[in-house]
Amino acid sequence: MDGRMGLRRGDDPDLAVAADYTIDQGWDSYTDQDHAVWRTLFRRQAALLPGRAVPGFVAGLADLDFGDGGIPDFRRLNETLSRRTGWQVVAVPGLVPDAVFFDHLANRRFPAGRFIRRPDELDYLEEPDVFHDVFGHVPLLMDPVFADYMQAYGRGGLRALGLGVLHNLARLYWYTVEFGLMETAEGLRIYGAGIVSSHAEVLFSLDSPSPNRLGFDLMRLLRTDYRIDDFQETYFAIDGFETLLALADLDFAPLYARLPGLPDFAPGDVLPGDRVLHRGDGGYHAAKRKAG
Ligand code: HBI
Ligand code: FE
Repeated sequence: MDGRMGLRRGDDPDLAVAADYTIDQGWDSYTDQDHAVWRTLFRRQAALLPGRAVPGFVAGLADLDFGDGGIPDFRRLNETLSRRTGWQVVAVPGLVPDAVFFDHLANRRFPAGRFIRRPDELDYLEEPDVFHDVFGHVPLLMDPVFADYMQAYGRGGLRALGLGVLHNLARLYWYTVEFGLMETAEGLRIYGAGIVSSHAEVLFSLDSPSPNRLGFDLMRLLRTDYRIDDFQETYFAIDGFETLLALADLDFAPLYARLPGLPDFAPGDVLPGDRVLHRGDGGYHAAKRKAG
Protein backbone atom coordinates (compact mmCIF):
# COMPACT_ATOMS: atom_id res chain seq x y z
CA MET A 1 0.00 0.00 0.00
CA ASP A 2 1.30 3.44 -0.69
CA GLY A 3 0.31 6.82 0.64
CA ARG A 4 -1.91 7.60 -2.32
CA MET A 5 -4.01 4.50 -2.10
CA GLY A 6 -6.95 6.60 -0.92
CA LEU A 7 -6.65 8.75 -3.98
CA ARG A 8 -6.57 5.62 -6.11
CA ARG A 9 -9.61 4.03 -4.66
CA GLY A 10 -11.69 7.12 -4.43
CA ASP A 11 -12.16 7.00 -0.67
CA ASP A 12 -10.01 10.03 0.08
CA PRO A 13 -12.31 12.47 1.90
CA ASP A 14 -10.72 15.37 0.03
CA LEU A 15 -11.42 13.77 -3.31
CA ALA A 16 -14.69 14.82 -4.88
CA VAL A 17 -16.03 11.83 -6.80
CA ALA A 18 -18.98 12.64 -9.04
CA ALA A 19 -21.90 10.29 -9.68
CA ASP A 20 -20.26 9.25 -12.94
CA TYR A 21 -17.06 8.49 -10.95
CA THR A 22 -15.07 11.25 -12.63
CA ILE A 23 -12.59 13.23 -10.59
CA ASP A 24 -10.29 16.11 -11.33
CA GLN A 25 -7.01 14.87 -12.77
CA GLY A 26 -5.22 17.20 -10.36
CA TRP A 27 -2.31 17.52 -12.75
CA ASP A 28 -0.53 20.04 -10.51
CA SER A 29 -0.28 17.52 -7.69
CA TYR A 30 1.84 14.96 -9.58
CA THR A 31 5.33 14.72 -8.09
CA ASP A 32 8.63 14.77 -9.95
CA GLN A 33 8.82 11.05 -9.30
CA ASP A 34 5.41 10.52 -10.93
CA HIS A 35 6.53 12.37 -14.07
CA ALA A 36 9.86 10.50 -14.08
CA VAL A 37 8.01 7.15 -14.06
CA TRP A 38 5.94 8.26 -17.07
CA ARG A 39 9.08 9.36 -18.94
CA THR A 40 10.86 6.07 -18.27
CA LEU A 41 7.89 4.05 -19.51
CA PHE A 42 7.18 6.39 -22.40
CA ARG A 43 10.73 6.35 -23.81
CA ARG A 44 10.95 2.58 -23.54
CA GLN A 45 7.66 1.93 -25.36
CA ALA A 46 7.94 4.74 -27.91
CA ALA A 47 11.29 3.31 -29.06
CA LEU A 48 9.94 -0.25 -29.26
CA LEU A 49 6.65 0.24 -31.09
CA PRO A 50 7.41 1.50 -34.63
CA GLY A 51 7.29 -1.61 -36.81
CA ARG A 52 5.56 -3.59 -34.04
CA ALA A 53 2.37 -1.63 -33.37
CA VAL A 54 -0.16 -0.90 -36.13
CA PRO A 55 0.73 2.26 -38.09
CA GLY A 56 -2.43 3.98 -36.77
CA PHE A 57 -1.18 3.64 -33.20
CA VAL A 58 2.25 5.05 -34.03
CA ALA A 59 0.66 7.93 -35.98
CA GLY A 60 -1.85 8.69 -33.19
CA LEU A 61 0.93 8.74 -30.64
CA ALA A 62 2.97 11.14 -32.77
CA ASP A 63 -0.03 13.44 -33.31
CA LEU A 64 -0.76 13.57 -29.58
CA ASP A 65 2.71 15.06 -29.23
CA PHE A 66 3.27 13.97 -25.61
CA GLY A 67 6.91 15.04 -25.91
CA ASP A 68 9.01 14.67 -22.80
CA GLY A 69 6.73 16.67 -20.55
CA GLY A 70 5.84 13.81 -18.25
CA ILE A 71 2.27 12.76 -17.49
CA PRO A 72 -0.03 14.47 -20.01
CA ASP A 73 -2.41 17.14 -18.77
CA PHE A 74 -5.87 15.89 -19.83
CA ARG A 75 -7.01 19.47 -20.55
CA ARG A 76 -4.37 19.83 -23.26
CA LEU A 77 -4.69 16.29 -24.47
CA ASN A 78 -8.45 16.69 -24.88
CA GLU A 79 -8.03 19.67 -27.18
CA THR A 80 -6.15 17.50 -29.67
CA LEU A 81 -8.27 14.40 -29.19
CA SER A 82 -11.71 16.02 -29.30
CA ARG A 83 -10.78 18.00 -32.40
CA ARG A 84 -9.80 14.76 -34.15
CA THR A 85 -12.55 12.29 -33.20
CA GLY A 86 -14.83 13.92 -30.64
CA TRP A 87 -13.45 11.72 -27.83
CA GLN A 88 -12.41 12.99 -24.43
CA VAL A 89 -10.39 11.49 -21.59
CA VAL A 90 -11.90 11.81 -18.09
CA ALA A 91 -10.06 10.97 -14.87
CA VAL A 92 -11.43 8.25 -12.56
CA PRO A 93 -10.05 6.87 -9.27
CA GLY A 94 -9.49 3.32 -10.60
CA LEU A 95 -11.76 0.58 -11.85
CA VAL A 96 -15.33 1.85 -12.08
CA PRO A 97 -18.54 -0.26 -12.20
CA ASP A 98 -19.24 -1.81 -15.60
CA ALA A 99 -22.39 0.25 -16.25
CA VAL A 100 -20.48 3.47 -15.52
CA PHE A 101 -17.59 2.42 -17.73
CA PHE A 102 -19.86 1.59 -20.68
CA ASP A 103 -21.90 4.73 -20.29
CA HIS A 104 -18.72 6.80 -20.62
CA LEU A 105 -17.65 4.90 -23.74
CA ALA A 106 -21.11 5.19 -25.28
CA ASN A 107 -20.72 8.96 -24.90
CA ARG A 108 -17.18 9.05 -26.31
CA ARG A 109 -15.51 9.60 -22.95
CA PHE A 110 -12.62 7.34 -22.02
CA PRO A 111 -12.23 6.84 -18.24
CA ALA A 112 -8.54 6.92 -17.31
CA GLY A 113 -6.85 6.27 -13.99
CA ARG A 114 -5.14 9.42 -12.70
CA PHE A 115 -2.53 7.68 -10.52
CA ILE A 116 0.74 6.29 -11.85
CA ARG A 117 2.55 3.15 -10.72
CA ARG A 118 5.61 3.45 -8.48
CA PRO A 119 9.18 3.15 -9.79
CA ASP A 120 9.48 -0.31 -8.18
CA GLU A 121 6.38 -1.63 -9.99
CA LEU A 122 7.15 -0.57 -13.56
CA ASP A 123 6.09 -3.89 -15.04
CA TYR A 124 3.32 -4.77 -12.65
CA LEU A 125 -0.21 -3.43 -12.39
CA GLU A 126 -3.32 -4.44 -10.47
CA GLU A 127 -5.48 -1.61 -11.73
CA PRO A 128 -5.13 0.43 -14.89
CA ASP A 129 -3.01 3.52 -14.22
CA VAL A 130 -2.58 6.67 -16.29
CA PHE A 131 0.24 5.12 -18.34
CA HIS A 132 -1.78 2.08 -19.40
CA ASP A 133 -4.93 4.11 -19.99
CA VAL A 134 -3.46 7.12 -21.77
CA PHE A 135 -0.42 5.70 -23.56
CA GLY A 136 -2.14 2.38 -24.25
CA HIS A 137 -5.65 3.45 -25.21
CA VAL A 138 -5.67 7.06 -26.36
CA PRO A 139 -3.50 6.92 -29.52
CA LEU A 140 -6.07 4.68 -31.26
CA LEU A 141 -8.92 6.93 -30.15
CA MET A 142 -7.32 9.34 -32.65
CA ASP A 143 -8.25 6.84 -35.40
CA PRO A 144 -11.80 7.56 -36.65
CA VAL A 145 -12.70 3.90 -37.30
CA PHE A 146 -11.37 2.60 -34.02
CA ALA A 147 -12.98 5.54 -32.21
CA ASP A 148 -16.39 4.48 -33.56
CA TYR A 149 -15.80 0.86 -32.50
CA MET A 150 -15.08 1.92 -28.93
CA GLN A 151 -18.32 3.88 -28.76
CA ALA A 152 -20.24 0.92 -30.22
CA TYR A 153 -18.63 -1.32 -27.63
CA GLY A 154 -19.94 0.98 -24.88
CA ARG A 155 -23.48 0.71 -26.25
CA GLY A 156 -23.10 -3.05 -26.65
CA GLY A 157 -21.82 -3.29 -23.09
CA LEU A 158 -24.94 -1.63 -21.73
CA ARG A 159 -27.12 -4.06 -23.72
CA ALA A 160 -25.05 -7.08 -22.62
CA LEU A 161 -25.39 -6.00 -18.97
CA GLY A 162 -29.16 -5.98 -19.35
CA LEU A 163 -29.09 -9.46 -20.93
CA GLY A 164 -26.75 -10.97 -18.32
CA VAL A 165 -24.04 -11.86 -20.85
CA LEU A 166 -21.44 -9.29 -19.93
CA HIS A 167 -18.78 -11.92 -19.25
CA ASN A 168 -19.04 -12.95 -22.90
CA LEU A 169 -18.80 -9.44 -24.26
CA ALA A 170 -15.93 -8.68 -21.87
CA ARG A 171 -13.96 -11.39 -23.72
CA LEU A 172 -14.42 -9.50 -26.97
CA TYR A 173 -13.04 -6.36 -25.32
CA TRP A 174 -10.17 -8.32 -23.84
CA TYR A 175 -9.11 -10.06 -27.06
CA THR A 176 -9.49 -6.92 -29.19
CA VAL A 177 -9.13 -3.60 -27.36
CA GLU A 178 -6.70 -4.96 -24.75
CA PHE A 179 -4.79 -7.79 -26.45
CA GLY A 180 -5.58 -7.59 -30.15
CA LEU A 181 -3.19 -8.24 -33.04
CA MET A 182 -3.70 -7.29 -36.69
CA GLU A 183 -2.50 -9.00 -39.86
CA THR A 184 -1.00 -6.42 -42.20
CA ALA A 185 0.85 -6.69 -45.51
CA GLU A 186 4.05 -6.12 -43.53
CA GLY A 187 3.29 -8.84 -40.97
CA LEU A 188 1.59 -9.11 -37.59
CA ARG A 189 1.18 -5.86 -35.70
CA ILE A 190 -0.14 -4.99 -32.23
CA TYR A 191 -3.10 -2.75 -31.47
CA GLY A 192 -4.19 -3.97 -28.00
CA ALA A 193 -3.62 -1.45 -25.22
CA GLY A 194 -2.57 -4.12 -22.71
CA ILE A 195 0.24 -5.12 -25.06
CA VAL A 196 1.44 -1.73 -26.29
CA SER A 197 1.75 -0.50 -22.69
CA SER A 198 3.84 -3.54 -21.65
CA HIS A 199 7.46 -3.88 -22.79
CA ALA A 200 7.64 -7.61 -22.11
CA GLU A 201 4.29 -8.47 -23.71
CA VAL A 202 5.13 -6.58 -26.93
CA LEU A 203 8.01 -9.00 -27.43
CA PHE A 204 6.12 -12.05 -26.16
CA SER A 205 3.00 -11.50 -28.27
CA LEU A 206 4.92 -11.08 -31.54
CA ASP A 207 8.11 -13.11 -31.15
CA SER A 208 7.69 -15.89 -28.59
CA PRO A 209 7.03 -19.44 -29.88
CA SER A 210 4.80 -20.01 -26.83
CA PRO A 211 1.40 -18.38 -27.52
CA ASN A 212 -1.14 -19.32 -30.19
CA ARG A 213 -1.86 -16.68 -32.80
CA LEU A 214 -5.26 -17.32 -34.37
CA GLY A 215 -7.56 -15.58 -36.83
CA PHE A 216 -10.38 -13.53 -35.32
CA ASP A 217 -13.73 -15.35 -35.02
CA LEU A 218 -16.43 -13.58 -33.03
CA MET A 219 -18.46 -16.54 -31.75
CA ARG A 220 -15.28 -18.45 -30.86
CA LEU A 221 -13.94 -15.50 -28.98
CA LEU A 222 -17.13 -14.87 -26.97
CA ARG A 223 -16.64 -18.43 -25.64
CA THR A 224 -12.94 -18.18 -24.77
CA ASP A 225 -11.73 -17.59 -21.22
CA TYR A 226 -8.77 -15.29 -20.70
CA ARG A 227 -5.99 -14.81 -18.21
CA ILE A 228 -5.72 -11.60 -16.27
CA ASP A 229 -2.62 -12.57 -14.26
CA ASP A 230 -0.02 -13.19 -16.97
CA PHE A 231 0.77 -13.03 -20.69
CA GLN A 232 -2.03 -14.40 -22.88
CA GLU A 233 -1.88 -18.01 -24.08
CA THR A 234 -3.69 -17.04 -27.27
CA TYR A 235 -3.85 -13.83 -29.33
CA PHE A 236 -6.48 -13.23 -32.01
CA ALA A 237 -5.60 -11.29 -35.16
CA ILE A 238 -8.05 -9.16 -37.16
CA ASP A 239 -7.58 -8.08 -40.79
CA GLY A 240 -8.22 -4.42 -40.10
CA PHE A 241 -10.33 -2.13 -37.93
CA GLU A 242 -13.21 -2.49 -40.39
CA THR A 243 -13.61 -6.03 -38.98
CA LEU A 244 -14.26 -4.49 -35.57
CA LEU A 245 -16.49 -1.73 -36.79
CA ALA A 246 -18.65 -4.25 -38.68
CA LEU A 247 -19.52 -5.66 -35.24
CA ALA A 248 -21.16 -2.34 -34.39
CA ASP A 249 -24.01 -3.03 -36.82
CA LEU A 250 -24.36 -6.65 -35.82
CA ASP A 251 -27.24 -7.83 -33.63
CA PHE A 252 -25.54 -9.88 -30.92
CA ALA A 253 -28.83 -11.17 -29.48
CA PRO A 254 -28.98 -14.33 -31.68
CA LEU A 255 -25.36 -15.12 -30.75
CA TYR A 256 -26.04 -14.60 -27.06
CA ALA A 257 -29.09 -16.84 -27.36
CA ARG A 258 -26.91 -19.74 -28.56
CA LEU A 259 -24.27 -19.37 -25.84
CA PRO A 260 -25.98 -21.12 -22.89
CA GLY A 261 -25.92 -24.47 -24.71
CA LEU A 262 -22.26 -24.24 -25.70
CA PRO A 263 -19.14 -24.99 -23.63
CA ASP A 264 -16.45 -22.38 -22.99
CA PHE A 265 -12.91 -22.81 -24.27
CA ALA A 266 -9.74 -22.62 -22.18
CA PRO A 267 -7.27 -19.82 -22.92
CA GLY A 268 -4.76 -22.15 -24.59
CA ASP A 269 -7.13 -24.28 -26.70
CA VAL A 270 -6.64 -24.63 -30.45
CA LEU A 271 -9.80 -25.91 -32.16
CA PRO A 272 -10.39 -27.72 -35.46
CA GLY A 273 -12.12 -24.68 -36.97
CA ASP A 274 -9.42 -22.17 -36.00
CA ARG A 275 -7.42 -20.32 -38.60
CA VAL A 276 -3.97 -20.96 -37.15
CA LEU A 277 -1.33 -18.32 -37.90
CA HIS A 278 1.02 -19.80 -35.33
CA ARG A 279 0.45 -22.87 -33.20
CA GLY A 280 2.04 -22.07 -29.84
CA ASP A 281 4.25 -24.62 -28.10
CA GLY A 282 2.85 -23.40 -24.77
CA GLY A 283 6.35 -23.49 -23.32
CA TYR A 284 6.10 -20.29 -21.31
CA HIS A 285 2.98 -21.20 -19.33
CA ALA A 286 4.01 -24.87 -19.00
CA ALA A 287 7.28 -23.82 -17.34
CA LYS A 288 5.36 -21.54 -14.98
CA ARG A 289 2.91 -24.28 -14.02
CA LYS A 290 5.82 -26.63 -13.30
CA ALA A 291 7.61 -24.03 -11.18
CA GLY A 292 4.51 -22.92 -9.34
N1 HBI B 1 -12.99 0.75 -15.23
N2 HBI B 1 -11.44 2.46 -15.08
C1 HBI B 1 -11.89 1.33 -15.68
N3 HBI B 1 -11.19 0.83 -16.73
C2 HBI B 1 -11.59 -0.32 -17.36
O1 HBI B 1 -10.95 -0.76 -18.32
C3 HBI B 1 -12.75 -0.96 -16.90
C4 HBI B 1 -13.44 -0.39 -15.82
N4 HBI B 1 -14.55 -0.98 -15.36
C5 HBI B 1 -15.08 -2.17 -15.98
C6 HBI B 1 -14.27 -2.71 -17.08
N5 HBI B 1 -13.20 -2.11 -17.49
C7 HBI B 1 -14.60 -4.04 -17.70
O2 HBI B 1 -15.48 -4.71 -16.85
C8 HBI B 1 -15.22 -4.07 -19.09
O3 HBI B 1 -14.37 -3.76 -20.12
C9 HBI B 1 -15.74 -5.45 -19.40
FE1 FE C 1 -7.13 -1.09 -20.66
